[in-house]
Amino acid sequence: MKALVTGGCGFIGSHVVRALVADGWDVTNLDKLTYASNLRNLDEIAGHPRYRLIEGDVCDPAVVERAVDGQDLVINFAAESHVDRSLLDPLVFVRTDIEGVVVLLEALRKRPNAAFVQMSTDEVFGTLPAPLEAAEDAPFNPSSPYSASKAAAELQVRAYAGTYGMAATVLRCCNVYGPNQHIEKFIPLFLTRAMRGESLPLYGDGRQEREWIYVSDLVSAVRLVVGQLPAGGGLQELHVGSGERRGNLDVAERICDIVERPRSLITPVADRPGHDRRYALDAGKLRAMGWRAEVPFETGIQLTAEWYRANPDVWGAAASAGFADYFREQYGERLSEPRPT
Ligand code: NAD
Ligand code: TDX
Repeated sequence: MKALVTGGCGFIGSHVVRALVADGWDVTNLDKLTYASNLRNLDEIAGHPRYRLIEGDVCDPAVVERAVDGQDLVINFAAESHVDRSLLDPLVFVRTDIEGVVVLLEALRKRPNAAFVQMSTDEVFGTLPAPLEAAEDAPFNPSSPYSASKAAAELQVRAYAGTYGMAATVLRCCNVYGPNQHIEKFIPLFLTRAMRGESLPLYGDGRQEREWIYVSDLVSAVRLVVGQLPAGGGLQELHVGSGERRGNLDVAERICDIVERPRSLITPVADRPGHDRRYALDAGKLRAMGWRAEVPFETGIQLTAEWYRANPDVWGAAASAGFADYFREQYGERLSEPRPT
């Protein structure tokens, strides 16, 4: 069986590409190799006979047509994925996260035998007051340019499934963490800075809550879903949630403890504009299909810390691509004027 994985050089995509190759799939990875990509994430399978990389843009119809041709399955991970960057430069999010999906859908419309899986996010629902959990039919209420783009992409998938009867699955996942994640994201940023004894810029009061899933649990969800794709056309929506909900301050403190650095490194700074307070998914539908999250947060965060400690050459390869400039723009003023605790 043949699969096209887009964005396979990024965090989640790289884990899924390796898993599908291990499972016997013939995998083509279409990736634009943006700042967020890291070829080192795929060292393990470089040169594998059932793996090939196409450097290209999901917004380029000619490239996408060729890449989709002959595939049994297309899984779309290609995206601009960082909320903070969407506040600095929203247009690139509209292009890749919405237009890129429509280009993929157009190519797929002509190939009804290929199934489509779109990776989406709990952020499409916006902030949810406790104890609410979002089920698959919860209304969209996105807050950031990133989440608005992901919601718009989902609406396009819905439209194509409804109009053309295309077979499509939308996976909405909570916050993923683990090896290979770019150090712009909260957990790797805090881990790698804490290891060096650097300040940890915690947005606002740090009481925002996220639901955290270790990347291997998301991979097992993808494996299950691609093994049980519904026959025929139409839309399937599934939530990949772990139930492991934690406040950001608690996560930051745990990181300091694990890397044996003082909690005083945690520096409250100006909040992210429009910052959602809380996300929570109801993953009952996927659990009813036989899936379980296996890795508790406490285990996952230790494994993640060990990986970042042992692999500075791997994550450093991605971080070197302009990260210092981004960090200055995003955090320079915040860290020069930290908020009083
Ligand atoms: P990432 O930023 O680590 O990787 C994205 C990859 O896509 C990179 O390799 C990049 O080069 C590639 N890419 C970007 N623009 C492209 C384009 N125009 N054409 C082709 N390739 C392009 O992202 P991630 O964290 O692995 O997220 C993957 C997907 O999962 C995204 O759709 C994201 O919205 C979604 N998601 C992520 C999380 C999370 O916590 N990381 C949670 C829920 C959903
Ligand atoms: O420096 C920081 N300080 C801080 O307090 C950063 C980078 C983040 N935070 C907070 C903001 C969030 O409440 O930590 C939390 C997690 O932040 P991110 O890692 O930026 O993730 P988030 O905004 O929750 O989005 C992530 O999960 C959902 C992914 O980046 C998205 O792609 C995914 O859809």
